[in-house]
Amino acid sequence: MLATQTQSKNETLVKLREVAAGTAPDIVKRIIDEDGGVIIKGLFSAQVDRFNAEMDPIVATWTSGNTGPDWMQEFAGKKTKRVTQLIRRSKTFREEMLDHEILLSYIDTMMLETSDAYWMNAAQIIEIQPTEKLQYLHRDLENYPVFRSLGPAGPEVMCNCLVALSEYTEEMGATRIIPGSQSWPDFNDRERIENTPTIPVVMEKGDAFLYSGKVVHGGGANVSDRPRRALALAFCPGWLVPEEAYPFAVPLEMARTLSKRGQQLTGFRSQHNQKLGGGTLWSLDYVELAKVLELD
Ligand SMILES: O=C(O)CCC(=O)C(=O)O
Ligand SMILES: [Fe+2]
Repeated sequence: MLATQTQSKNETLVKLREVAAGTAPDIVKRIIDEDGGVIIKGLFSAQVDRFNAEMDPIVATWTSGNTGPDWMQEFAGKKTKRVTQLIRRSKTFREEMLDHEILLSYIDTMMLETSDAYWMNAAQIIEIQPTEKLQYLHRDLENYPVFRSLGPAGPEVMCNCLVALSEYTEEMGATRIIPGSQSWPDFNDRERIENTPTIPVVMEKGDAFLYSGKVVHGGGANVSDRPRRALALAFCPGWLVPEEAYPFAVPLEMARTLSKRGQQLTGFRSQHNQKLGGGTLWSLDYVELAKVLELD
């Protein structure tokens, strides 16, 4: 089954393009526009081992699956561990991964087209255990279903970065993607998804897969005897509600220690929305939140 998924009937892309960390943002953006995603080699090599060491004890005792409704359990994976609240749980994440200069230079190209600033939508470890099946293929923008009907012409409302925290082979459940599906005319065309082969995003530890919320993908089946661990960092424009309610998870005293951009990403600063003529969001008495919280 895995072998046929790697072969593209349409002679489209069979392997994702890879670029070095530090490649110019406009080049990275162009590849994402053309293919749906791109691998950034070694983007988080410097942090992965220390981050893993901090998270290992938590992941080890974490239970697979979740207690949500059936569809959510199915989507998130009954044999997949998802650990959130990483800002609170990891110093390395808080100090070196949240406000990552190179990553954010790439995210800027996707999020700042329609928004003055953006949220970190969610940050989580996704550890796919052996025997887990292929995840339901989806586009991440489906988190905001109204944008599905706009198809490829709609704004980028969610982009994602998956960092390989372990080996990331096809057998271990490397993410599967349909390159080019970000440009399909009809995002409601389920039949086309079911009838198009996927390819695996094979990476080395520390590499990152950066992709559009419009591209079809899903976690791979783990047919190996080892877990596949990823860090998923998703982003959304400031005018959308993110998945993680950071201000309820990160104590204010900890938020004070974050960089200015880290505070912006996690809702400790207002979301100004003037670029396209909107107003200020996420404020109190029309006063910038950072001022109310005395962050500066
Ligand atoms: O774990 C993966 O490889 C992808 C997960 C994913 O796409 C998601 O949960 O939205
Ligand atoms: Fe996804």
